[in-house]
Amino acid sequence: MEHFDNTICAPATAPGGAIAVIRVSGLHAIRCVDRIFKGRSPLSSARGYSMHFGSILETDGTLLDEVLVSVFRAPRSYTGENAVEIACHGSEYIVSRILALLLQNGAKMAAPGEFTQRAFLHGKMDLSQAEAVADLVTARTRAAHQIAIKQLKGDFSDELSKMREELLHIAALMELELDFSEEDVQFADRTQLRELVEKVLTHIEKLIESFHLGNAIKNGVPVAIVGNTNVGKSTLLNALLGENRAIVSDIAGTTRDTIEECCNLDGVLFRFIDTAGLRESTDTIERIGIERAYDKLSAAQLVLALLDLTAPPAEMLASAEDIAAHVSAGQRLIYLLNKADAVPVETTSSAHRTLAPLLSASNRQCFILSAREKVGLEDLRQALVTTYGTLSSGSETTLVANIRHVEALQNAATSLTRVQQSLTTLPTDLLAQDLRESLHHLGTITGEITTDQILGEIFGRFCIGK
Ligand SMILES: Nc1nc2c(ncn2[C@@H]2O[C@H](COP(=O)(O)OP(=O)(O)OP(=O)(O)O)[C@@H](O)[C@H]2O)c(=O)[nH]1
Ligand SMILES: [Mg+2]
Repeated sequence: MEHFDNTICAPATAPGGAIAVIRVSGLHAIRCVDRIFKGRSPLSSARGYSMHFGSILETDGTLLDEVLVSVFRAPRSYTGENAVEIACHGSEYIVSRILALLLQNGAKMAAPGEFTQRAFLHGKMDLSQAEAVADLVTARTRAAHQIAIKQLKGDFSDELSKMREELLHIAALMELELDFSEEDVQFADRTQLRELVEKVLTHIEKLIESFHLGNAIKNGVPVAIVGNTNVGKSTLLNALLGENRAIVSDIAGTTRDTIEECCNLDGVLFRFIDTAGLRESTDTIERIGIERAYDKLSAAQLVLALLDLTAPPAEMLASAEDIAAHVSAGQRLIYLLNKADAVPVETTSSAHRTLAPLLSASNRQCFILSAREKVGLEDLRQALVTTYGTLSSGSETTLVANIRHVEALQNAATSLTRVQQSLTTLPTDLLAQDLRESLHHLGTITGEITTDQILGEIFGRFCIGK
């Protein structure tokens, strides 16, 4: 049997469904399927975007399954090649038999991500859009889905291509100077150049900055629950999750290690981290737990600082100050005055007043709570969802959620910073060189500049059939 080196096949659906889809793509995809498919007329005469009912026959001519086959003709398909999608019954046996028949009839198994890689190579999408396909498939929440879909639509690519255009404009001005270098003229007004470089640099830095949030939304916004022992941290974790995940007891120092659990709140994935209570301790194990609690505190996007209303006010304030001292400017801090059910209203108001000086920063808030009685939880949930939900869906801001992209942006920023710092001191040819470098790094994101190794790394992480 003649082999079509360029024609690949793979299941596109996960096992377990009522219907399974097998994808075939390549120059001879239609011919290959024709050899195992029997419909009213051969697929070779079928138009693109057409669907055909028929049978898949075993080698001995017996019926394997009745199927629906969609035909796509190059370049109007996902990959840009001739392609066929066979929708059969979702039995693992049928799927494996159809694949075996396709292989016998000249196709070969697709490597992970090969369909999308072909789409990229045929100019159907750029590299960052191809990566968005993988993110879209694995998106667990509305927020993660929105980042991926924006990237797939090309919003990020457009932003990058605008920046590249601006840099090319600067580079062109510099190249012009190089052409006339003997005459010692400056076509590129240095002030204008500086302004342009600064503008692009600010944009790149904003994108780099967005990675913290983009990455958090993709993998779950890390929320550290911290506070003294017995303030109700584990009770709060359980209440937020709606299950008894952590042990709760009135013994101070119940939680010793960190406990992490993800939870989808209204379309945003949060990763709640319950920690060991903060106190002076001589117990070695407990001290390790407390160290971990501080580590989680500094690594979190958001810190929920629990304060116990039944504790003496001075103790509460000391704890609030200690936590604030460990929080950095970029983190959000929410104080939760817990056990409000166990104290008179005046105690709560007075505690609120005591905390006021700590609440002056814009990214700090305070809520009154009874974790045990589940009072005030809804306000807290709302506060979490509003911040992260609107940030991810805001149409203006692009969130970078891919480590490869952020690294390329960082490299571009380094080259551009060199240009910015030496505009008046370095000769034009060296400045032009740095500019070209920054253009190169930006080009790697969308794949204008790429290597087989980069492609291998990116598509190797895809699932088979995508
Ligand atoms: N009255 C009242 N008691 C609460 C509330 N939240 C927690 N508690 C009680 O406080 C005690 C300690 O609760 P935990 O959730 O174990 O506290 P923790 O902060 O995790 O404590 P450690 O793990 O020891 O640091 C338990 O007896 C809880 O029932 C509340 O809102 N009101
Ligand atoms: Mg606990």
